[in-house]
Amino acid sequence: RGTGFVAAVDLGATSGRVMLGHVGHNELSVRPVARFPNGPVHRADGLHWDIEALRGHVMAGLAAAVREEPSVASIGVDSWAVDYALIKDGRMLGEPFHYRDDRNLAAVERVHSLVSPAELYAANGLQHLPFNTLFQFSAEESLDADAFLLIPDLFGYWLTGRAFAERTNASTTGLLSVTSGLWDDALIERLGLPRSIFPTLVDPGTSLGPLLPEVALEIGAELSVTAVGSHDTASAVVAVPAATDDFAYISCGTWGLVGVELEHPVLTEASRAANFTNEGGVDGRVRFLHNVMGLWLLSESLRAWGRDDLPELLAAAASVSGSVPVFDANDPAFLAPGDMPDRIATWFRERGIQPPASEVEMVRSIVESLAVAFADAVRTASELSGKDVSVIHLVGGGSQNELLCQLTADRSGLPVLAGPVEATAIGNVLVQARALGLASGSLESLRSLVAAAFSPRRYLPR
Ligand code: LFR
Repeated sequence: RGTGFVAAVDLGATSGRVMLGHVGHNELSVRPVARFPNGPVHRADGLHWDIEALRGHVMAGLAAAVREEPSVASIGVDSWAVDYALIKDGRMLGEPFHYRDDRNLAAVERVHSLVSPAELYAANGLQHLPFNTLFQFSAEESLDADAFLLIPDLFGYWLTGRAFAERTNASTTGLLSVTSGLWDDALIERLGLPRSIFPTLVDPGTSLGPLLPEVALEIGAELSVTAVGSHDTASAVVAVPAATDDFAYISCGTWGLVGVELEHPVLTEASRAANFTNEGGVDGRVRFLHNVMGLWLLSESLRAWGRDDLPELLAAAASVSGSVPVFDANDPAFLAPGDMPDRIATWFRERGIQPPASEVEMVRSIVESLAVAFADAVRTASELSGKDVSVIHLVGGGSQNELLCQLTADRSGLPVLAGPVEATAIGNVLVQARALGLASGSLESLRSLVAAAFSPRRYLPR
């Protein structure tokens, strides 16, 4: 086996990046080539993604990657889940909607009048999130299209001209059978959806083919594209530097995805009631987890205050000595953009609780509330799945937040191992590298590569 370079495109809901990964015998490193902001854009008909801007950033980033490392062999793309574009005659029908748009609220009722929540859970194993793709489909005026493509698959299509549905991300649509891993034809029919728009499924590690000639010209090299765990959370969990099996993970970026990895889904009534999801992972693993509102609460608060000094605010929040009130970080009231500190204050007032008095105390309250929700979700994941948990791996952007890591250790009573920050891009790199023969073995051996290259920072409960 040799060594080689791959390019990882990782699109998060608040920022995107193109990274170069170098993988070889017992070697793993990544370095950023391009970073760019992302976020909801308000249009006349609701919240969307500025997909053309993202496309421009991705193409420029890939061209820069090729200039830096002309031998780069493959590209993999991951992003947030559930959102999609409709394609007809090779063209995109409008800009993709943002999952935080409120068009989904009425759609949820329509879907539930056709298929009950319990039947949905038995079929797809997903926690109820109002933005799961099946609800968004029900909110569409028309599904008259040749295909729907989830965001990473849309980039795959732009890069190669081929339309596929990568399986880990397809599992977040609500229309993939949790037991067979195939599109759920019976459910699709009951919901009256056109079966013809569902692309052929592929697994992570599958080659999607070479770049289209015009794209190769634009990027400056003839590369191939490889399917990765294209749901960002699937890629992040690949790169958890676990040394043992008894770990929980928190993939903390815009969201905090908190759970355990399993071989089989848990479809009990108790896990449905606790709103735990069974998402498809790389190598057929199951991500049994709960979505907790994550750094979104902080980034939206800073935006409302017109501040961009998160490190300073966190340092001040860490030295708040009195107690601050804690809110339910799972409350759907915090889903939409705008006025976050006001909405949190309202949450407290509605319950007769005095809201935090200053911006610093508000930050402390948010971080405490996230830590409480993280600790609860770890405990519940372990109880519902029967899996022992003796350590929590916190990966992603949130792993840089020392206060959050320490409070999560304190509230859970478990050690928290923090990092890597770029877990998602690293998982993306590793799945490509394995497909190219630059790395080999199970997820456990990929994870030991991560542990050796990015040793995590340890926080013990106080
Ligand atoms: C995280 C994530 C979550 C998904 C949410 C919406 O970035 O992909 O896993 O529930 O975004 O797509």
